Amino acid sequence: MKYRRILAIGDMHGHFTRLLSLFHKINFDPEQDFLILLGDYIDRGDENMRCFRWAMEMSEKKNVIALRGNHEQMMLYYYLLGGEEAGIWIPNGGGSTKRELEAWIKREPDALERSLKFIGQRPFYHQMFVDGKEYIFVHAGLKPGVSLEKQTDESLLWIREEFYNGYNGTAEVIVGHTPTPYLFPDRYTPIFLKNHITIIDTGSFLKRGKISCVDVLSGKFWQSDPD
Ligand SMILES: [Mn+2]
Repeated sequence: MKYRRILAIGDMHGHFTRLLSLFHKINFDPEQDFLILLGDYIDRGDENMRCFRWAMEMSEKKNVIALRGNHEQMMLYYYLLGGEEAGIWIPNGGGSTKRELEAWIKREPDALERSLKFIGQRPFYHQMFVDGKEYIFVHAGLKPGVSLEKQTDESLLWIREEFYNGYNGTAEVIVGHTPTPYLFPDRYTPIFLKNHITIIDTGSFLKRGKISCVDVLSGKFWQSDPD
């Protein structure tokens, strides 16, 4: 299958209006395009479950892959594990997501079960080969020197500088996870590093932040409108 575009959308973090403004611009066509959502649908916004449920719906469509982000993982642990592992979700922005989820559960009692099942089914990465070139889509990144199959969930969902500074593989790796203005002041556009890393979390939850989508075949990108 030859795709017209291979699109990746970065962290949205509950900013549904921004997400829709971006999604309208890209004109995604499941018959011609392939789309990967890089995770972190929830937390830090005010329409967290709308983004989450949008990702749920999208994941059912042809040629769409919705990956797992560290925020979905924190939510899953909160409900499944309890104890210390569970404790990090609320301080990381889970409070508003939890309130929205509880409101949904009141209307539809199986909402929690459906949500956790959805998260549990999210892949940690997606690998594609196009014209002999390898692309790896993952929320955070890869631990340098470790094969794709041997990466831990911890690395795939949480790694930052060690990956940006140490990766020297031949695959193009497309990630979200670290907002671009945290790496370069006032930068709200995707970063294309020399060592085959594309970072497309452009700080959706920040005042001047955006949600971004990159076509990895052409390097073209689209961004959400300001509020
Ligand atoms: Mn994130």
